[in-house]
Amino acid sequence: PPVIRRADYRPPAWLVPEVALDFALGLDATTVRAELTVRRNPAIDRAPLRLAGDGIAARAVTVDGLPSNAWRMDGADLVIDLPGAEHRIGIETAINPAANSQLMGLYASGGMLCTQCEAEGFRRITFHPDRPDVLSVYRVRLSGDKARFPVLLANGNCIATGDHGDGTHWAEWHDPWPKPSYLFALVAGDLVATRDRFTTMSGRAVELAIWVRPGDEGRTAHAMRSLIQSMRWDEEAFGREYDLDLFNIVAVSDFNMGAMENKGLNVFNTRYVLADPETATDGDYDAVEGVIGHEYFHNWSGNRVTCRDWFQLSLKEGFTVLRDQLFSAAMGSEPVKRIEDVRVLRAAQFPEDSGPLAHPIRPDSYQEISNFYTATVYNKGAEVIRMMRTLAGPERFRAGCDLYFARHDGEAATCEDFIRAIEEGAGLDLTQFRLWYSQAGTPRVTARLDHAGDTATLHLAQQVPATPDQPSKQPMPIPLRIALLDRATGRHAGEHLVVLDTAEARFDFPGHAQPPVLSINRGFSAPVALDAGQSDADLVFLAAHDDDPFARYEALQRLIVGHLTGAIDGTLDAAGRQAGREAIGGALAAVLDDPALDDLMRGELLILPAESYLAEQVAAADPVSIRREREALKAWLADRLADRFLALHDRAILVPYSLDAAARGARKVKTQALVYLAAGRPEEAARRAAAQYDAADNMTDRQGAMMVLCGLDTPLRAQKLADFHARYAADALVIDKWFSLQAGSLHPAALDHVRALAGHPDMTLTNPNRVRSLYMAFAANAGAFHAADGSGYRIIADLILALDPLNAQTAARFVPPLGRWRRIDPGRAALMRAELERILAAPRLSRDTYEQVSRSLG
Ligand code: BAL
Ligand code: ZN
Repeated sequence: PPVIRRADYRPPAWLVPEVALDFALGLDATTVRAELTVRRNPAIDRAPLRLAGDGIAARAVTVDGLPSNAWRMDGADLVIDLPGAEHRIGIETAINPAANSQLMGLYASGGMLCTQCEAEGFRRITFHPDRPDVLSVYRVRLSGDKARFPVLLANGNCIATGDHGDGTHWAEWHDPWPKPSYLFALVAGDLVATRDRFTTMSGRAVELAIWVRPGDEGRTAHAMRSLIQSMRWDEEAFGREYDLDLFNIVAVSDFNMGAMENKGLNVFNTRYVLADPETATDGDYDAVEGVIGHEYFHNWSGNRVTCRDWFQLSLKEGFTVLRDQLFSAAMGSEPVKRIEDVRVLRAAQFPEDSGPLAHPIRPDSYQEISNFYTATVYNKGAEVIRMMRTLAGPERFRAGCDLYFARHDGEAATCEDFIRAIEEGAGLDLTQFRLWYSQAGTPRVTARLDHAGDTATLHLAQQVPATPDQPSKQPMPIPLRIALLDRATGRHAGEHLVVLDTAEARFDFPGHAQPPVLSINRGFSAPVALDAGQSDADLVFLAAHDDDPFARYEALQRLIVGHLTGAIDGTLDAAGRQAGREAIGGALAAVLDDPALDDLMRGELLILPAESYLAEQVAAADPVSIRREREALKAWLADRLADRFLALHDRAILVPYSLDAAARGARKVKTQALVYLAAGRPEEAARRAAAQYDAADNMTDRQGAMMVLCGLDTPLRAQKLADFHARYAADALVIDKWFSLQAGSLHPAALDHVRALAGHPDMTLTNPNRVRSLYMAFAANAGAFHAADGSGYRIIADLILALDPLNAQTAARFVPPLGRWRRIDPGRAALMRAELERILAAPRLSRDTYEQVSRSLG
């Protein structure tokens, strides 16, 4: 497949100011009549009109209303030589949505029709430049069977409806805001709406509707509440007002992504809309709130200002992730949200940055852009913009954002445009900071504090590791929030922001008669891997006293990571092991006992570093020893702190269900207590988990209990799994959980369970949620996936090969777990490579999978 390069960008030769689409809708036959008003871009030399297509054929073409033969196909593109500067091009295409298993373009899902066009799905509907810098005003006419498609939706405002009198009806939609084709959407089906209203800051009334399948309307209240909160928050925090009379959200069961920000018609995976206490966990509630916010915020960061080309994806995604993170922090607990964001970054993005698929947040080349909807573009992209905010301060950052929106409204912009607006609006010099956009890899920072006289001196050094295609790197500006804590009082005289922008630097802090304790990268102010060389005693001190909640969490994590990596790589002797366990046990006891901590934060602090994060800390990871050491520590802690965990569970089960922070916190620590007890007191844990399962009046408790039981060898496991399945058989999202819980479990036979589940009647390759529920959970379950005989790798490779022809985008998402072979012990690495090679040898591999596999082997 050809390689597309950022450096090759050229402006479009033809603009398309208007698009009129007429759809005659049918599940297995839809006819599309498109009329494009095309205008030659005066800045470009004479060039024919080139319209992209993908798997479609033109039935007829007209130019200025007259049938034309002056067109030809060049590969999948339709090319027309046009004499003048402006023409009207008519094209008729026919598509079969029911046969569209790729879920890109127009497809059928459970009897309804819907679209997904980002990034390049529009060309599967009709011929079009289909690039984000071509913006058009759309007028869309939908007609179809009244019984099958009672609801007909598209972008913008509905301007007319009618009945043909023959069992079919129609609706016409007009979107006044010019948009790129990737934001086009239509939905047709039997749907019911939950409705509300929002009045914007300038007094405009907006009708809100969330469309779901009949029967699901009782589960939309949280999504609607989240939407209204998003609209209000974006006005208050960013001065952004909604700009249409209508905002529609539709929930769809078969969806490749989480959701899609189509103008005025967001299409969502049901998973991020439907929530009620019986079927959705607290985590699901948070995810709904976050994704509803994310898609809504795109209306400005993505839609009003869009991307010039797909290399600029982080312009909208990184910025919008930051906006949704700030929103969720404002709606709930800011410190807990920050810890969760960092945990996601470390679990998903750090491994990407240290592996064969590493790429800068603004990539330089791609074969298939779908492969670049990554944790790097999204989550590291958000961290990079967050650093700008840290450097500028929130007010000046806001001024930079205001300038960005004002300057580029209605445009297709670049990351460079964003940086320049922040520079000018916030008064920053980001010259060197631009390296964060061009260099891949997680910087490694070492910090040492020494002390002489009354001065503490911080020595910092940075190193940005080599990544594919980028063997040598330059130092980047790394903003580190630090504080120096007095050892006697645990207090500090104020926080400092130091910026490390050279390979090495030193910073003096006078006024410290005694050596202070260093608190560094507070709030995770920079997305770096830090080695601060601190003693266990200092980390215990920080875990107990640091007034920055993230730093407190981080001290505990570092204490545990240091201990476990020593145990995993065999550098810890018996005495060191015992001393480390005692230190961790003491710190966790303090967390369990601290009356000043709320349970949400307590629950966060109790979560041990993930296996994937531990694997990043050791050179050639043996996943089995990582699992063994982590579980051994858990068991030791469960034993040492058993009374505390039992008391915590006893206390938490008395708190009645509600969505307030105290009750949510109680549910979090309740299951955390069971997780520890399962490692050290499995029988007690099984008994309590079964009781928690039976008593549960909400999915958080039920799922938590089920998770613990899934990892244990107890007859209660099968009993409760059967109950869970029978209870929720009709609810696809809950059955997804049923698959995930088993595939992700600590049970020694988890791999056998996955093999059996692959043949379960509820398993299907046509629903991405279901595929991910089993196989993503499995690929993330190091103990099972990394079975020494390579059978786990074979399961994932077989899946990729079976899924690739059906849904290439989803198939390619399963390549990265196999691509981590360089960081695994040599025996397993060879088995992983062999599976990648087997995939690569398969005939007719999609561009998506080919690119990911070949990069992973390279
Ligand atoms: N734009 C694709 C889905 C999302 O990031 O919102
Ligand atoms: Zn997004």
